[in-house]
Amino acid sequence: MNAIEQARQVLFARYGELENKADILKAPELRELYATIPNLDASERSAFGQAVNALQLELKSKVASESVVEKPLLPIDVTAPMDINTAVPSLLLAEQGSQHPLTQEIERVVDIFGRMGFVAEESREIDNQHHMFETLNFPKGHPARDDYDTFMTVEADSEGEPFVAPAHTSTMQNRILKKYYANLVDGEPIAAIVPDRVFRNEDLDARHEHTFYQVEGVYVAKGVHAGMLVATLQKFLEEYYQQKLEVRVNPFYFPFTEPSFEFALSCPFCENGCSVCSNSKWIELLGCGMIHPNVLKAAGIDPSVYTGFAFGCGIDRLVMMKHNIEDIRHFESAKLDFLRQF
Ligand code: FA5
Repeated sequence: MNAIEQARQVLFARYGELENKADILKAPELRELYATIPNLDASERSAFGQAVNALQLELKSKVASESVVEKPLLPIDVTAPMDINTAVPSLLLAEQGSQHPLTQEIERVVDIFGRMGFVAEESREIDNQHHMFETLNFPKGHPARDDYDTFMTVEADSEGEPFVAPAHTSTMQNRILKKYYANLVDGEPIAAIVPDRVFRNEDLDARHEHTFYQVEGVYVAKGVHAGMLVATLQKFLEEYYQQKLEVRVNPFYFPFTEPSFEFALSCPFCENGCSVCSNSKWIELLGCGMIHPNVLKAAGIDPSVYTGFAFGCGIDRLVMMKHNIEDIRHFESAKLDFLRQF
């Protein structure tokens, strides 16, 4: 048997075992055959070279014919809600676990706002910068964008901008306003909440997580004013905590509301200041304000006819104060000692 036939048998025997079939083309036996050519007698060189080329061609066409042709992936809307793109995995039996305290409390929040006339909508775990910034009156280069620094994808949208893990549930305001616009035409208010997960590039401490929950509220109708905003939030918080509360409302700044406020509750962990409240005796719970005319306009709503309020409340902090949880990081810790208390 000549050298080429010997190499051929070895290579075809090995071919079947290779995971990546194309690796056969880098086999040392093939390289050795080529390396032999310059040392051959001139009379043999041409025929030997042609036979080696023929062997290499044979291997190449075998690799090409057996390579798996990958099916093109169907285009997906990465900014759609989770359940649009993924199958729901089968769940463990209820006896083997319990509801996470945040899930329990989100259900309570949805129930209270439901009784107050607010419908609940789902947010996104990936969104675009158009919804996180442009529709919320943060023009490109606006310094307040830095307050919402979050995780980004390598992939970019049609504008060439990376997708983002939403840093707040306000990314849903524009979608809510457009979806329920018909309510206004029918003389009904737009009243919706969005309880969902948000993400921030954050220095972690007892009150700050990189992954946490917010509930967004949006209310628009004719003649809505800031008094209604404060009364709605006070009513919600008193219903949630089942008691009269000491709240502090301070002026604040958000590009998407004017005027803007911050709501804080007195710290339940101390009387004179502690590490949880950074010695301030108050725990900031939510941001809110009257929806900026530019945000209404971006959704096609005439701000000279309709006004509205919006709020974004940190659910983890709401629950911390209800159950005297001294460190927000317990929620995502997956520690059973913590979870079994609920
Ligand atoms: C916002 O996120 C605004 N979108 C709120 C808003 C909505 C204002 C609608 C006006 C109209 P802010 O960054 O302050 O604002 O966050 C709102 C709440 O989320 C905070 O009050 C706090 O309760 C919670 N929060 C913010 N950052 C963290 C964090 N890193 N960990 C836990 N909770 C947080």
